[in-house]
Amino acid sequence: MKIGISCHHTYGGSGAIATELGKALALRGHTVHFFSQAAPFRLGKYSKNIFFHEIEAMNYPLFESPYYALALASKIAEVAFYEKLDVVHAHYAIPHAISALLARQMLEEKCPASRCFRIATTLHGTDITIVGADASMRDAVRLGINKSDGVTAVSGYLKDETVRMFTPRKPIEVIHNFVDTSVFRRLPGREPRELLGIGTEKVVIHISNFRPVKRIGDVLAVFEQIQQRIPATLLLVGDGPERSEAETWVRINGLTSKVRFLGKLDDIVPLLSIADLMLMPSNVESFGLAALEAMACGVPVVVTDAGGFPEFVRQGVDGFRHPHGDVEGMSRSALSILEDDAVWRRFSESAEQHAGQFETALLVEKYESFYRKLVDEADKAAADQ
Ligand code: GMT
Repeated sequence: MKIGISCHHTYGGSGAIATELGKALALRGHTVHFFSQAAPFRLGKYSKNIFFHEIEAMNYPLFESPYYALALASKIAEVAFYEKLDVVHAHYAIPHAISALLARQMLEEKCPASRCFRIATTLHGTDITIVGADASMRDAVRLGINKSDGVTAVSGYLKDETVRMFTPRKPIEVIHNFVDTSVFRRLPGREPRELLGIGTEKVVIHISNFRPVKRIGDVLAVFEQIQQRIPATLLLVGDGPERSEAETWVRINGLTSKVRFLGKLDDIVPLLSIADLMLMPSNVESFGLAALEAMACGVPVVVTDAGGFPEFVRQGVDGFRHPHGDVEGMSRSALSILEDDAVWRRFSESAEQHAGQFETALLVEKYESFYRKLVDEADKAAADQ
């Protein structure tokens, strides 16, 4: 198949999943065209089946800000027509699903909708729970969902939320996020510890875009309690609006020697490989990809008992789930894993093994079948006309 994928290129789970999906599809012989504002951060190596189209929105004095969604639609229309794309897969409803719809309208005269590319939209989370909940965007998100030929959600939780908020016209298929366990695996060696000047103390890690939904304050509060009982270092990977406040808190509380702000990093496997625990106390995560990637590297997780986490984090087996804001409970759970090496080993092995159920190949097959179903439906509709 010839597949177009449009996604956010920035540090974030939806761009990561879109890119890993495209790379896996290319390895399986499909041709993949990426559409994005810049090369997605995980695109990496070249491949004969992968093409990247950078969307450059025109700047004109009349425009307050460049019209990215329109430039994206024009580019999708151009590439879809000349490359005869079968499917355009929009990751994140806004603006990608809307741009794909517009692109199809742009091609109406050259190819009727029934013979044009199919539109698959994957909902990732905040496109529904935050953007979709905002009155200024709600109807645009609804249009993207209802006019796509097929819609998937990355968890059962997100599917239910979408149904509750939008009562969509078509069924939504759940295709969980995934992890490539040949890449996300615990690497041997102490080099990252040495490079970071970390000794034998326990390493706690948090990876995110530092948005309010991630509750960075809780990460710090839990860590504060951990380091009062055992020697520990906290690695904070990523960047975003809450970072400055977090840095100030760390300085005021005298924890600068124990908390390391590492900023945005592309290769997180070496850090996950020295981590003993991941904290992800978000208000809610539609899935929580970073936790799955940590588990694949044998890192037990302490997460929120909301959103998609219950779909892949087994309570008391791969880690612990708590109501959001339960700093005391999370600290207790974290210490129960970190204070006993035998307990840690049991959690680490379970987490790593369970992550295998979300192996890339298994979930990419589901996307392939999903695309085929959309293309077959269109062929049948065209034949019936
Ligand atoms: O806010 C984020 O974490 C970024 C956002 C994104 O679109 O990149 O993440 C969402 O999609 C990820 C991939 O499907 C999920 O793993 C995250 O849980 C989800 N974030 C939220 O629901 C807050």
